[in-house]
Amino acid sequence: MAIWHTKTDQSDLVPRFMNWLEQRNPGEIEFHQAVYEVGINVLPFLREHTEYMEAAIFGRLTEPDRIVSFRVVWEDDTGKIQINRGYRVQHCNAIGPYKGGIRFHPTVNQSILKFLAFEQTFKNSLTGLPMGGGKGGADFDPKDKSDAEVMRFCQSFMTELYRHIGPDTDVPAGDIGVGAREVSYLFGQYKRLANQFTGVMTGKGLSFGGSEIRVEATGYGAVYMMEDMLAARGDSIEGKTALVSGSGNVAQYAVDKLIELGAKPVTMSDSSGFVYDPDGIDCDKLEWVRELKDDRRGRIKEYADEFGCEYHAGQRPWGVPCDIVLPCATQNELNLTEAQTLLRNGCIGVSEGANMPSEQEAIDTFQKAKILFAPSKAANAGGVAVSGLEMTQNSIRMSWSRDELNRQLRDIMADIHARCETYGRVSDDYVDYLKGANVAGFVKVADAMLAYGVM
Ligand code: NDP
Ligand code: 2IT
Repeated sequence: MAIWHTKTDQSDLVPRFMNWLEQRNPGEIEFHQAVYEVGINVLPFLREHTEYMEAAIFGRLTEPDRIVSFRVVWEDDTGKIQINRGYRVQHCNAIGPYKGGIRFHPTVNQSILKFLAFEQTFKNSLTGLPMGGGKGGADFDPKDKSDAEVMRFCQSFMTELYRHIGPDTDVPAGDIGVGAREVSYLFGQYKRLANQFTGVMTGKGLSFGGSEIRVEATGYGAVYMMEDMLAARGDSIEGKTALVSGSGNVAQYAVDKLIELGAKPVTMSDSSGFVYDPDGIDCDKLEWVRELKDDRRGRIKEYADEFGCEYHAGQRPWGVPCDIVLPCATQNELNLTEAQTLLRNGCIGVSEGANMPSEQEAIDTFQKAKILFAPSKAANAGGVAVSGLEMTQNSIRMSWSRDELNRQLRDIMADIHARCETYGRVSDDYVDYLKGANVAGFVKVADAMLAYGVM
């Protein structure tokens, strides 16, 4: 008998649920981790809300609506045939069309995309906008490819994907390895195959239906979240030393907003190592990083050579003394030992720009120490929120101004902070933002699913 039918003794609900999930999804460790991170809050909440329990809502949410997996064949510059695997996980469309990014990275597999799509459903719900959750990608590495190879890959990928998406069905966007260049190639091929110019992707260029503030939104949003958490404790970002990991889209705009608000970001990284600049990364240095990464596609080590600071090959930045931390690279990039080091070195807050960057033991450590901790589904929701605003602008065939969109992004992040407080306040002086985000994100989706009946 499925565990949510057991009305007696619910004390070991979480381990029993996880056991059921792990047996159904063998080997999908990132997916197990993401479900556990939500389940530890939502399963106890269900004990007081038996209508969700009896309708098996959380169990249903661990089974994606559908997963499409497909072959992507393309020809490299030497004329060799290359084969990759593409996916789209359409997780849940209870509150709106599937919405979520596309990741191109050699590590992409079904487990990673299921974790990302699952998270996206709760994140999108938290934004307050009508978007369901999805995620896609391929085990393709754009890093060592020419522009022409990336174009051919994107065109081949979209030649299959286009039949599964649409402006009211599923609206993809960027993620790791999918930036302005890839979104343009993908959208161009969709437009050509469908013979329709619609808002089927977000993160588009400004000249073809893109939105102001979308490139900045995820990084800005993660810093706004930190700003609101600090303000709730009567503190501010000004003067804080900040560690940032990554040097891609999210990291760059997190650093940008930190500088604007008077903090001192001292680290950035890529998959080869990190740079430590004790003088702080300023606007000019950040512009240099943008050009390095987006135009020249170089390595972060070159920053240390250019500006004469430390480079630590093969390491992550979490050993540097700091006040606040924004992990903005990838999943599981911050472990228990690193969390303990951060606390010893004086860290008072973490805002997750990346998706699931902290391992579960690291989260437990931050929460036990009662420092500020904003989980990714709240902290990085600004990106998809502005994607939602891009969809609205496309639908009404209008473009809003940069100021207007930045104001809307700021309001949405403040609303997310408030929703986390509503469901996550544990005592007068402590908010469990993870619980708040999980329960607030769940309730809206669960109510819609209840209303639809059994499906
Ligand atoms: P980018 O591809 O622009 O940048 C990714 C950065 O992370 C690069 O510096 C990259 O280094 C580094 N990185 C990637 N994989 C690894 C790895 N396995 N180990 C160490 N470093 C790694 O991606 P984004 O900035 O868009 O995404 C970063 C994170 O933010 C991801 O977790 C993504 O899911 C999340 N996110 C992104 C949103 C968006 O709007 N773009 C929205 C919400 C969340 P290298 O170049 O060496 O690979
Ligand atoms: O993880 C994410 O929220 C994203 N990669 C952005 C998704 C989107 O649809 O803008």
